[in-house]
Amino acid sequence: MNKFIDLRSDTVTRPSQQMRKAMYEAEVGDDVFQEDPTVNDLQEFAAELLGKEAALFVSSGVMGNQLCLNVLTNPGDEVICEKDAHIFQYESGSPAVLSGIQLSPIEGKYGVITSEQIEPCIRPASAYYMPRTKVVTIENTHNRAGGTIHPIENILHIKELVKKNNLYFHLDGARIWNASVASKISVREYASHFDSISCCLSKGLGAPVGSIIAGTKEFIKEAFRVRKSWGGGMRQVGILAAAGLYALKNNIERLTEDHQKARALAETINEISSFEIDLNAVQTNIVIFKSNLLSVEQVISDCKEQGLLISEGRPGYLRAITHLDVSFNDIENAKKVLKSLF
Ligand code: TLP
Repeated sequence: MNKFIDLRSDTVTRPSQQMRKAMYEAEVGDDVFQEDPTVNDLQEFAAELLGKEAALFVSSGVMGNQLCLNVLTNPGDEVICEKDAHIFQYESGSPAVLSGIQLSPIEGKYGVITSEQIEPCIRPASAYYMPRTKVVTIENTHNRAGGTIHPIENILHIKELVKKNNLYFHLDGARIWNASVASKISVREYASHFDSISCCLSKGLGAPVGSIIAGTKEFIKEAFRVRKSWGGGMRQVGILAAAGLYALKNNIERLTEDHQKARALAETINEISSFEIDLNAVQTNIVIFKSNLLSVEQVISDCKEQGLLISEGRPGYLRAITHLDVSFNDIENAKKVLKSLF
């Protein structure tokens, strides 16, 4: 094998020739003046796709989530999330740093928390000595749980509870496109249940950079202000927005292929007795599994020696993610490497 098969993340994709052409040809202007026509097109297109009044192009998924939380809260507030949520595990403690808020994590199953679990965690309004619960957030698909889809009925139950308690509902939809293609529920339908949504262009959709947040006009106006205060005003960024637009127009439906690749890989892993995998968790493009014989570090380095890159999915577990830069043939080769380890 003369090149690595890189399954560490769907963030590793490189822009295709057609995407690069769109970037090259993009009309640009100063986005801090809101005068970049390509950024404006992307934001309008995304708002329409998500069925929201407005959208904002931001540099990353972390920036998107944190802007949303910042706009929805005040310092001292609390946000309820799932224990393995990206917002809790992988965003460098920025809810505390950037917004002065704390998180209240609840342990879910397949990344899913229920309204029965959430209700007792909502602080009573009369308890002035407690933090104020302000937001409930969920992740769809759920990364650490293995790309699992949050069932729509459960979203509806949480929404009802959120509304009853005058809270906000935020969606970390970094991979909402994968959830939508696999469940056949439109992103618009998913987004309609949330006050704010953050979704990535730079994962399965293959853009080199960027995320979109969406909500009401008022919400996005405030997010635009906060983004600037965090140093996120990006000037002639239409070059990057063009890649995002290309991704939204061309790369959503093809995610089904990535899901097929993940399923094929997972089934082989299931046949290797030294690996353990929960096939029920393999619902989209993420495969989380563990080795009964070798440490996570050992498997990662043995695979690397044979040209296969995988990563740690959560403590003690391995992760392989399929994406548009790996072919079915690459998956066949990845299977061979995994089979050869024991
Ligand atoms: N996830 C990355 C790593 O940070 C783990 C990956 O390789 O999967 N929400 C979710 C659900 C995510 O999985 C990620 C990135 C983000 C937010 C943050 O996106 P970026 O990396 O663009 O800031």
